[in-house]
Amino acid sequence: MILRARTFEFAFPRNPLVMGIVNVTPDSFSDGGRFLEPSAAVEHALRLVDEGADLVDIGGESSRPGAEPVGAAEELRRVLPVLEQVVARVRVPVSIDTLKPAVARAALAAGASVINDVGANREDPAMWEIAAEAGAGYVLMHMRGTPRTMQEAPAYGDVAAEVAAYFDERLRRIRASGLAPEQIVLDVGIGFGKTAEHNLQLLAQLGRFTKWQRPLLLGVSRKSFIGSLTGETNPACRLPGSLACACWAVWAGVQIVRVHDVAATRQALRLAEAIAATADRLGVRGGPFRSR
Ligand code: 8Y4
Repeated sequence: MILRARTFEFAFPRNPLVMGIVNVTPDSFSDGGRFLEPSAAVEHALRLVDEGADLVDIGGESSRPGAEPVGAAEELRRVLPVLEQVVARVRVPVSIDTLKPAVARAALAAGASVINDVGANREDPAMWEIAAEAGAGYVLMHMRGTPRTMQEAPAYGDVAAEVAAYFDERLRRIRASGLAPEQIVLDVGIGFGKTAEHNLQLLAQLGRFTKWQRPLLLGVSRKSFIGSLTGETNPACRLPGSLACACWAVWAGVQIVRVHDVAATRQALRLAEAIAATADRLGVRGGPFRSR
């Protein structure tokens, strides 16, 4: 299994990739918008790469539940200066977290290699054509509703079945757009139109999303369902829960984890990998853990 993102190529199976999060939003609740000043955001991105991030994801529109959308011009004003400098100063792929084709296009022109499309192309069919034309990596994430409405009493029969059906439908349409399978990454979208129970059901059944033979990305870092389960109301204090989810996810077949805390995640995953590799060598891997 190969992932292509412009000049970058990742061959799987391999050790899991860590995607570091760089928020350039004034209302970002986990880091309080500390990185709105371009130089601070750039420094933060460089630090994440220094800590071992394999990719960095830059976003200028909050995906926070209930967040109001921003216009493309404002989003570009926030992310482009940061993205340009980060691209010039790191050797890892830079991802643009956006719902908007216009933002994705400008970000690719500025050197981004991956489109992290949390809307999965709901707004405009141009997104797939833009990704296809650039040969960019493309993250197809499941979201119910929009960031503004997604947490209004989400209900599913079988959440994993519905996310899988969504991937089937989107992948069928993507195939017609010129986007190559090797550019695509799948993501169940933890927290996007899901209750804590839905998130747990998705995490418990990650093996149901490996059948497309595409890398899986998972974003759990500091998310509110960790707060729901633990009572921890401060997102910055949710690192232990985030690490538990990252290790579980990698054991269950996830290849890319999107995180705020890169150094800590790398350390946790190093141990998870070493234990899994040893279990494989001893032939004792069973239960929910898929052998990679
Ligand atoms: C604390 C910190 C509480 C962060 C909530 C949050 C994903 C994503 C986001 C994801 C992909 C977030 C942009 C939400 N989550 N992209 N983006 N997958 N592909 N919330 O799970 O981090 S933003």
